[in-house]
Amino acid sequence: MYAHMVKSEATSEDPEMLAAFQARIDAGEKIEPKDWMPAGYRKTLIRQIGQHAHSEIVGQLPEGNWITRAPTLERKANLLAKVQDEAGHGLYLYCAAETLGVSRDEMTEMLLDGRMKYSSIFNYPTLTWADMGAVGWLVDGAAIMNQVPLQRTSYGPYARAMVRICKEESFHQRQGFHVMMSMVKGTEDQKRMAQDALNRFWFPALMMFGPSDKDSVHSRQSMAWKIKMNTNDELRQKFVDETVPQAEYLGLTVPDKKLKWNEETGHYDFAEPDWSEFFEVIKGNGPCNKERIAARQKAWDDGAWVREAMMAHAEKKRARKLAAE
Ligand code: BYC
Repeated sequence: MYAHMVKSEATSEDPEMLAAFQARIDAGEKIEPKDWMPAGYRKTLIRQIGQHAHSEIVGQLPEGNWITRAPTLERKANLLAKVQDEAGHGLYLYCAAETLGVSRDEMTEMLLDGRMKYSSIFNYPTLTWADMGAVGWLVDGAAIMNQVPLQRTSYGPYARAMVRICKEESFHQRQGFHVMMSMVKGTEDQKRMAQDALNRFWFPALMMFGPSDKDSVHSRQSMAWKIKMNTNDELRQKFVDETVPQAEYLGLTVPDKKLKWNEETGHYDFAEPDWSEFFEVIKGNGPCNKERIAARQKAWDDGAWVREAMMAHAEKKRARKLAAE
């Protein structure tokens, strides 16, 4: 269905329509599902929103692993609520993508056969309870940095989905920071676990913003269309500037020997992540890629009977309605 829409739209892209579309974007208007849009705009949105939705769903896996092992009932309830929120975020985002003419089933199939991606960060394992702190603090912290500007993105359904998502992400970030606070105030072993979690998640969190601007293939066009509001490097810098003082407050050390406050620029200088590792992870060769996709495949297969039953029910309802008319 999606390929068909892209093809049919490509034939109608005359320069005047493209210019009028760009003028609407430049004037800050929201584009709505029934509005005309260039095929490339639709395609980029499906890629980005779909990837974002998949990230929310796959992102439940590393944390779900710790629900049964949370140290107190309160921590368990908080983590359970957070993981449920991520499921909700995935659903809003799949719905936003569906308004562009792609179904959730199609997107899931594209995730499972490798045509669609999900965030690199969820291919790293969560080894200790402190990782629940580091994920909330750093991963949700990075997600907020990227998603707050997306509330102003040009595509209406995406921008509106972001408003609620951002509110919930800020609760997630705070609960993660609270876990870290408790650990650093605990025993020497707990403090060591908190430092170890920061050591392992720091650079993968920086990679969440995407490759450096010089290697970002989509940024220029996506920013012209206001599908992205900032470049990858701009957001990464903002994240470092805001997160380093939080690490200092926790009494933890950011694992970067090059990290230094730069008086002249008013920003921190920091080391680039290992980009060869990033590209390997997004190619499917990270520590947990196979496990994550296998879990999604199993959920998809296990749910087949539910999808079939719902379709059969809808068909019966439709037939009954027809017979009554
Ligand atoms: N991971 O041209 P570029 C969350 C790919 S989840 C994997 O800069 P773009 C949460 C990129 O797709 C947070 N792949 O791309 C959930 C492209 O490859 P393709 C998820 C990445 O799109 C649960 C290639 O690299 N947030 O919040 O302009 C628990 C070149 O990159 C990544 C979103 O998805 C990556 N990190 O910019 C807790 C936000 N980075 O597609 C938390 C919405 C890049 O051409 N997305 N690639 O094969 C975006 O803002 C943008 O898509 C990105 C990348 C900044 C991520």
